[in-house]
Amino acid sequence: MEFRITTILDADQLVDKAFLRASKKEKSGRNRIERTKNTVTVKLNTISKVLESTMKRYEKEFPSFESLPPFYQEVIDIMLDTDRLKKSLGALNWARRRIKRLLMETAREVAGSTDTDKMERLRKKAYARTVSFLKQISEDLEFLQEARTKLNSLPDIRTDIPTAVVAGYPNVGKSLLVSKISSGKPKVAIYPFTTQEVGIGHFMVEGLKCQLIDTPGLLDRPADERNDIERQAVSAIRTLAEIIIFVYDPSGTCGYPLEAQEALADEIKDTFNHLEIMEVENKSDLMVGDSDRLKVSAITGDNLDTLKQRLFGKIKRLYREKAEEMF
Ligand SMILES: Nc1nc2c(ncn2[C@@H]2O[C@H](COP(=O)(O)OP(=O)(O)OP(=O)(O)O)[C@@H](O)[C@H]2O)c(=O)[nH]1
Ligand SMILES: [Mg+2]
Repeated sequence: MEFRITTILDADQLVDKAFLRASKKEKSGRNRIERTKNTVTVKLNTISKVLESTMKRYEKEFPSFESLPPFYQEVIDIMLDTDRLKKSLGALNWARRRIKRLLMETAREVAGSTDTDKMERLRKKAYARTVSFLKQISEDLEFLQEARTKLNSLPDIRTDIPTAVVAGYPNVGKSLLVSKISSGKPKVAIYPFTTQEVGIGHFMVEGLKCQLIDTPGLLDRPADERNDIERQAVSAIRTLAEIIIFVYDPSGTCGYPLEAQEALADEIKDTFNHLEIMEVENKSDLMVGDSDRLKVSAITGDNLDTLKQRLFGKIKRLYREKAEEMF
């Protein structure tokens, strides 16, 4: 899913937007009293309409946190203070209602008056109070704008299709494998929690779309080297993946001895103990280890068909299990 929240104006910009629109409104009338009344009324209504529609749109565009897939809930929790987000949305709602009521009441008072000076005074007072309401939520508006930028930058990851996540030490060939298994060119996106680009690939199994995710900087080293944010990111991945593909490089050209890689694999199996783990040895063109793990070469393409078949087989079985659960 993708967030496309429009820019959140700050308090000054909202004031400018609404008041500029209102300043251009003039109304005629049979006499000065009527002219003033009509003009003040149309200005108040214009401000009310502009602010009401703009602020309501902000409230609508932010997703309700509880309705998001668990993966996005966890990821958003890493990036921003979700309590603050709720509070700011609440403040926005409060200011919108207060302004609406204020302008409506003022318009009613103007309608009942025959004194043009009083109408102008009422208009000015309503303007000042509108500005004051908006100023009161200026920090909330700024927070929402920051939150909006962060949410919009989230990678577009599907949470509704079977997903395999690739793990293994750096340089073992994870990215190359992802691009070899994917049907198109994997998309790259920036995760909020790593500085590196995530590869997101797709492939089809009997007409069903599946997702393959490469997570550099996350599942490629021992857990005790992960910081809090990375630990939370791993927990988010737990809600996303059905299968983990663990990639070994027995040739050691990645720079890590096989024993270290096996220790990492054990950790990953522990962390994702509810998931299917597929173990693959890559770089079979350089060296074939004596384990009974599947040996492939991302470079020459050797055995990649077998890897795909096994992966597809697991996914099909998962689908069947899910379908049976529903009956
Ligand atoms: N000989 C050989 N080299 C390979 C094979 N697969 C990948 N490589 C090479 O290994 C290096 C690392 O490959 P990547 O796909 O970037 O590895 P990675 O695991 O994604 O690395 P990080 O993103 O740094 O974690 C590249 O130079 C690849 O060309 C293979 O099957 N055989
Ligand atoms: Mg990579």
